This record gives sequence, structure tokens and C-alpha cells, in this order.
Amino acid sequence: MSTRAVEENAFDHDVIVVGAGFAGLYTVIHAARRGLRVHGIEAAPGVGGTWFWNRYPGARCDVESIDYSYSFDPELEREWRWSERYATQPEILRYLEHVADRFEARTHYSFNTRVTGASWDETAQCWHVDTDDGRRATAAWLVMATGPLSTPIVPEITGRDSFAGQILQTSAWPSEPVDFTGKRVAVIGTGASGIQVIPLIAEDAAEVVVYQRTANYSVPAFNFDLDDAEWATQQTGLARRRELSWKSPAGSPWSSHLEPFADLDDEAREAVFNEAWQRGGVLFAKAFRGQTIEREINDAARDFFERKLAERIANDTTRSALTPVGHALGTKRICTDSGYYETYNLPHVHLVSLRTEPITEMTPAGITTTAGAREFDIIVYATGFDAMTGALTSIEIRGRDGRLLRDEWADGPITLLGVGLPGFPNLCVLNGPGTPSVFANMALTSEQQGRFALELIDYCTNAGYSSAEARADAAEAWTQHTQDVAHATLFGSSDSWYTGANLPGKARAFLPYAGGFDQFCARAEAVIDNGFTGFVLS
Ligand code: FAD
Ligand code: N01
Repeated sequence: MSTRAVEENAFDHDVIVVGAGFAGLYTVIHAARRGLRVHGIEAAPGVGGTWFWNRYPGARCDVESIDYSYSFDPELEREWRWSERYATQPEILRYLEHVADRFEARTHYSFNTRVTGASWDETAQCWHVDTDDGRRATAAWLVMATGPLSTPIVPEITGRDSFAGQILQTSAWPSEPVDFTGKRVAVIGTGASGIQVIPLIAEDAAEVVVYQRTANYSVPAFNFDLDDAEWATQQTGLARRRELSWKSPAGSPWSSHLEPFADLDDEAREAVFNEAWQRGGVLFAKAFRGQTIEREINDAARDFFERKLAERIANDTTRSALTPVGHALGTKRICTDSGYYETYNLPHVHLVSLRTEPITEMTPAGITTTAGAREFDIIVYATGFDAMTGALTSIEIRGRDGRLLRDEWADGPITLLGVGLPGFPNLCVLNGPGTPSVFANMALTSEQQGRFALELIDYCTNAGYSSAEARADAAEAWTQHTQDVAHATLFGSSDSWYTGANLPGKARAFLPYAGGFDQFCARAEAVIDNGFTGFVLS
């Protein structure tokens, strides 16, 4: 590409990238490779994003490590060796640090710096970006790689701040180890984070009380070490794995059983569910094609799940409380666990169902529910995120005519392919609402998203355009399509962070794109090939 136009401009940078997770790091590395003057801004002291912040015991990926890694450089793929099928948080963080060093990405970043505001300057055709150190930078383009799961929420509970013991949050876990030995520990939240951390806390604590609002579906990971033989097999098959992943609905090489559910008898169906179960974790969500669309298939999967649950939990009352009701299997992300349900067979681990026994207040000593008070030394919040929109709406982002993004999205986000926002020229959002991101392997979605933004920048630079903005009607059509696709499945009828239901007061809209990573990539490529249809270039 020609960088002449951008070199001649008066801005501090051609592009500012906010975030140093999978998406931001990819974009910074590739912007620099394309000759752009790129500047990264990251609130954390280092790279890693999700894997920097979520360092609670038990944190690991639920997409296999070999797949949950960048695909853009064969040398990088060859030189990095994963030690487990599902890598732990420290290993994934080391990987991202390695990537940052190998491609000299850190030199482009300001760490420990939070973006507080960004405003579009119509006259100069650039973004002014304000940070919490009081500085302002300008760039022709602004790429928000701020993460779909990066804005933690801690519930408003009466007396919350009065608790005198230690408070921990899975999504902002301290770097130094926490000693649970002999401690009385409360855990609030039983999503994927809670389900991963609870068994590890229970290993050392004197007592663990889990406060559960909604029971979740969790399937064993069947994790294993990648010994030399397994690693050699994975390496030999890697090119094929990548090819399948890029063409799949969820960015992984695994697909659903090929024969339709309706064509099989009960015994054959059982065998298919068994095979998917043994594969482990989230992959159980797609044992059969149509499992999250057709109620009959979903009910059969749930029946299988409940029979497995009976093998895992000894106590009938506890098992009943841990049995999900009210949402179809897979319509909240299936959790991938290592001994989660079995933890409740331990005598010092107790479950409190908040549906029957809500929390009334927190006190200096602990937590009080309608059934009485319990005292704790440590309270752990595993209560999730203001997902997909929170990182963006918490920043003062002002587009054309001073339009504030937070206001524009008050009734739900409006995007074109997730990346383009009407009224906000030269702003690209990565892994945001309207993308398949959180439904797929996000190492690959990050590459796809970063590349799309950089292709747009290159295209405009080469053609002499100073701005690109999603057309309002195109964004509305994409947003409507996102809703329609979700509501044609069982996802649409389930309350979850996918719909904003986890956060009181948040607009209800289906946030990710449920039409499949493969379909999304095809649409995005067509937009690129056709000169960015749906965008106004000027
Ligand atoms: P992030 O990794 O969230 O990075 C965003 C960065 O932006 C953060 O570092 C944040 O500090 C920074 N930032 C945000 N706002 C600002 C601001 N205003 N100023 C400056 N910096 C800012 N996905 C999978 O595909 N497979 C998995 O196995 C998987 N496991 C997960 C496990 C956990 C515990 C969690 C929470 C998520 C998991 N995910 C998984 C989803 C995960 O978020 C993505 O895979 C991926 O890491 C997201 O990358 P990202 O770059 O888009 O965002
Ligand atoms: O967050 P969550 P998470 N009072 O929102 C409960 C990815 N991830 O951090 O379900 C009481 O899922 C809330 O209850 P409810 C993955 O994509 C992956 O666990 O809203 N409870 C729920 O039980 C995942 O989906 C991995 O009724 C309250 C919990 O807190 C996403 O990140 C690991 C409450 C929050 O669960 C988010 O997961 C970790 C309140 N006021 C994360 N408010 C892997 O395994 C909320 N809760 C790869």
C-alpha cells in the first residue's frame, strides 16, 4: 500500500488501537507491518487482555489451546508448544507476551493508560483520544479492541462495602497467590468463572458456600497433558484443523454429527451424545446439528445431561438445585469444568440457591439471606461482565455532531458487521456487538476483525478517502439481521449476558451474531471485495 497520504498528515498517529488482548495485539502488529504509524493504549500494565485480568485459580480456555492461538504466522505456530489440551491462564498469558515480544509490539504501546474519551474532529478528519494521564493524542483512525468481556460487574447489594474480610473478583484477580487454607469462603456466581474457581478454592478452604442465582450446564473438560506423541499428532494435523476452523460456525475444527437427529433411533442418538460428551466441554452444545434451534433435539441433549448429573452429584436436593431450568442447553455458554459438580459431594462445600433464599444484605461479618446469616473470611465475586457494550459505553465517545455513543446505544447497539458505527467515522470496533466473537474461537475472530479494520484503512488510504462511515440503513439492516438470526434459534428466548439480561437496566437486545463465524467471514470478505459496500467513503 501507499503510505504517502498518511505520512503527510499532521496527526500524532495514523491509527490508535485501544486494548492489548488477542484483537488489539494482532491489529497493532499488522498495522506496523503495513507501514502505519500505530499507537496502542492499554489500561493494564502489560499485554494479554482477558488473560492478564482473569488470573483466578482454575482459569483456562475452553477452546483447545492448539486452536485458541494465532494462525497468521506458521513459524509462530511451530515454535510455541502448548502443554495441555486446555491451557491455563498463566500459559496463555505467557503465549501472548511471547507474541508481543516476537513481533516487537510492546514498543508501540502505552500501558497503564486508560482511554477516557474520544471525539471525532470533522474539520481535521481525525480522532482526539483522551487518556486518564491527562494526555490527548490524535489519529486518523481509532480501533477499539476493548474486549467483549472486559468490564466486570459487581452486584449492588445492601451493605456490600461494609464487609470487613477480603474481597476478590475473578475478573480482577491479584497477581500474588491467595491463601484459602482454613478460610471460610463465599463465592457469588456460577457462570464459567465461578465453575472454574470453586473446585480449586474448595481444595484448601475450611468451608465454601456458593451463592447460585441460575444453575448452569457444565460438562467435564476431559483435559489432558499434550505429551510428545499427542503434540506430534496435533502438529501434523494443524493445517487441516485451521482450514476446518476458518470454515466452521464456531471457529473450531469440530463439527456436529452428520446424520440428522430425526433419522436415528434412541440407541444411535445416545451414542452421538456420548461421543460429544467425551469430546468435552462446550462441544457438547453441538452434538447434533440444530441442537440450539430445535426444541426436541435440545430436550434430548438436556435429558442426557441430567442423567450425567445424577452420576456426578450424590445428594438429591443439591442435584436438584444444580439442575438448570428456564434456559435451553447451550443458550448460555456451556461451562467446561474440571470436577465442578463433584465438589458439592465434599462435606465442607454448600450451595445456597438465591431463587429460594435471596441475599438481603452484606454485613461486616458476611452475607445474610432470607434464611439467616453466614460469616466469612473471604467473599469472591464471579458475577460476570457488562458484556459486549460495557467497555465502549463507559468511555465518552463522541462522533459526528457530538453524538455520544452511550446515547446512540441506549436501546441497544447498532452496527454494520459489528465493526462500523453510523455517525462514528473512522472508528472500528473489534469483537463487539454484531460479531460472532463470543460464539466462536476468539483467537481467529480477533484476526478476522483486525484484518477487516486494516483492509478498510488501506483501502481508504490508497483511494485517497479521508473517512469511512457505516451507512445508517446498512447498519440497521445488519442489526435487524442479528436479532432475526438469534430469534430463529432457542438463544433468543433465554436470558443471559448475550441479551443484556444479566445487568439491571441494560437495554435488551441480542448482542453477538448467532449466524456462524463462517457465514460472517463470507459476508465480511464480500464487503471487502466489493469496495466496502455499506460504508460511505469520502
Ligand atoms: P480482551 O482480551 O478483553 O482485551 C481488551 C483489552 O482492552 C483489555 O486488556 C482491557 O484492559 C483494555 N481496555 C478496555 N477498555 C479500555 C480503555 N478504556 N482504555 C484502555 N484499555 C482498555 N474465548 C475463547 O474463544 N476461548 C476461550 O477459551 C475463552 N476463555 C475465556 C475465559 C475467560 C475467563 C474470559 C473472561 C473470557 C474467555 N474468552 C474465551 C473470551 C475472551 O474474552 C476472548 O477469547 C479474547 O481474549 C478477547 O480478546 P480481545 O482482545 O477482544 O479483548
Ligand atoms: O460471567 P457470567 P463469567 N446476584 O455472566 C451471577 C467467558 N468465560 O465471568 O446467571 C447473584 O457467565 C450470574 O447469575 P445469572 C464465557 O464466555 C469463559 O462466569 O445472571 N448472582 C452468574 O451465575 C462466559 O460465558 C471461561 O442469574 C449474580 C454469574 O454471576 C463469560 O466469559 C471462563 C448476580 C456470572 O456468570 C462470562 O463468564 C470464564 C447477582 N446480583 C469466562 N449478578 C472458560 O471456561 C450476576 N450473578 C473458557
